[in-house]
Amino acid sequence: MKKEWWHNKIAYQIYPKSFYDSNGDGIGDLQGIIAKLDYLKELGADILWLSPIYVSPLADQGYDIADYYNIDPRFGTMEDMDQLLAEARRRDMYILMDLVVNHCSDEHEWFRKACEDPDGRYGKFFYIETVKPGEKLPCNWRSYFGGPVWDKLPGHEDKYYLHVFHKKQPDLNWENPDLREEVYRMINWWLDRGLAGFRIDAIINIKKVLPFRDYPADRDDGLVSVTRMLHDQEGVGDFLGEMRDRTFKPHDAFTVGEVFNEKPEDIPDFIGPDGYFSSMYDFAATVFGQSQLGWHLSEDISPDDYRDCVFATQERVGRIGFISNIIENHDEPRGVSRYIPDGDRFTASKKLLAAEYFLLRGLPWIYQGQELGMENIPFSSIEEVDDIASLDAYAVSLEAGASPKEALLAVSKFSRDNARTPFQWSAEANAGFTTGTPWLRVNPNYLSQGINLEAERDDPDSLYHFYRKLIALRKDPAFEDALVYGDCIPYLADQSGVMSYLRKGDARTILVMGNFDADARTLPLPEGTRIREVLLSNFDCGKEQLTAASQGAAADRPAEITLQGYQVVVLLL
Ligand code: TEU
Ligand code: CA
Repeated sequence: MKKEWWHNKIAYQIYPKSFYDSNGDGIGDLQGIIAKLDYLKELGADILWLSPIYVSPLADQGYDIADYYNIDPRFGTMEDMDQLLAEARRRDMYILMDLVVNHCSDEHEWFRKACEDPDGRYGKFFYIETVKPGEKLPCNWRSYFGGPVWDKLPGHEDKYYLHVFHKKQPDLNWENPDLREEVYRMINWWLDRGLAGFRIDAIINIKKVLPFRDYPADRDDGLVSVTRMLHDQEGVGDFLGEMRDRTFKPHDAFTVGEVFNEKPEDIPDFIGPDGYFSSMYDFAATVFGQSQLGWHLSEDISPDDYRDCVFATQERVGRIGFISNIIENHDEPRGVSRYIPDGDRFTASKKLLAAEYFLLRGLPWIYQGQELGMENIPFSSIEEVDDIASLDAYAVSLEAGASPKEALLAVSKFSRDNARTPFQWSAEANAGFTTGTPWLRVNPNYLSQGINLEAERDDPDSLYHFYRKLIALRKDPAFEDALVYGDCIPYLADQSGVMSYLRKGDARTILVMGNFDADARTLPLPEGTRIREVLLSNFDCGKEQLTAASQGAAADRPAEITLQGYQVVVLLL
């Protein structure tokens, strides 16, 4: 496989609104990010993805862009952005912006002009259909945020526009070459400014099944999830390939696609050599157990399910390319809250989860605050919820017969707000995030459980320092052939409660072995191997533990190792 500059790097997602507020208005901003670059450097992050900071009414927290060429004043100015790019470059760090081009904001000039003249140039930038009173909508798809994908075009009684997300996010018509040119121009403009690349939002949705048609309803509302249409979608690759050739490729940009629903046979096209993207996220565990009928019916994910999802992806991708590994992002609950069973969430189990996902084959991503072990925030009322997706999910659960209590519980579990609470910098007021009033509640555990950077920096056994060790390990040139380029080979994958795999390089083999049970257990090492070195563990590996392991090899029988409850070991074999 051709080596790329980013293969041995560590990527980090910043959610600017909640990262660090430099001017006391309660909203994180670009100067806040600049002020914390040294922190990110100290952690070991190299590639920084910023969720959207473009001009936006923030109906969907910036994923509704009103001007692609400017920074929203709440986040700062273009000078701040240029300063950020320069300061990052000085530290050998790379900045990615969020590329949101499936849709724009209904406050974008294009959409305003489309409303003025639906048959003119800008009308053709969108999907606008005539629906006479009494006629049915062009199709019965349900938007991701609830309700039909069609809404009345402002100022026109008989015209409707398509939005697969919120009604303030009209979909851009990628079938129109004129629109595509505008998008490429904008991408190149940003890349010319010195961006390293993009995280590419919701991109699989840019190709619609046309002409619009109904599918059998999947709920009582008579509508069907947009994802149903995506099953039948064909030809998205033509758009993606064109975009790559016209923008990313000439700039040698790094890109990571937010791709759900890819077909296994398409993986080489997406992230193989000369793929549409450099990488894309593994969402197999993210979507596990999701019910189409409401969040209250979604299943929990057990450690075994988690392992099986992740290993299936590793097998599907193999050496085709580099998948991006995450345990959370700004759309998901906190990883430690989702993947660690209730009652067992503490520093040791958080370290176990961290090591397990981080050392998989692919590019490891950290979402802000994950390195501190930030957790979901408890909601005591729906009034406390800001996120539009959660508000819709709450209504859907009620509609489907859940009690308000059950519906709120489901929201607490899955709300996107869980990941969006302010970063916990210190034990000061508002966790040191702002001197003003934070736009979203701060999780009280910055005090009650001491989950904040200041405290964790002072504690050598903290999760924060464990992440730093993981990062150092992954970047150690001595282990590059195994931890960056080696194969990922599941080991003991049929043993419940065990998540274990080999990273096998040309020269070295590393075994990652974790025990997701509270009780200790003894496991065999792969036949014919012995432990040469314990590279990392979340427990002191006592002499006893290691002698037992090596004794086996000496005595000519498989060596064994005893793992404590929630212990993980990273072993050089
Ligand atoms: O998300 C796309 C997406 O399909 C989901 O993750 C969606 O947010 C989720 O199913 C709702 O519960 C991207 C962004 O990451 C997200 O923040 C935006 O809201 C969305 O696109 C629209 O731009
Ligand atoms: Ca601010």
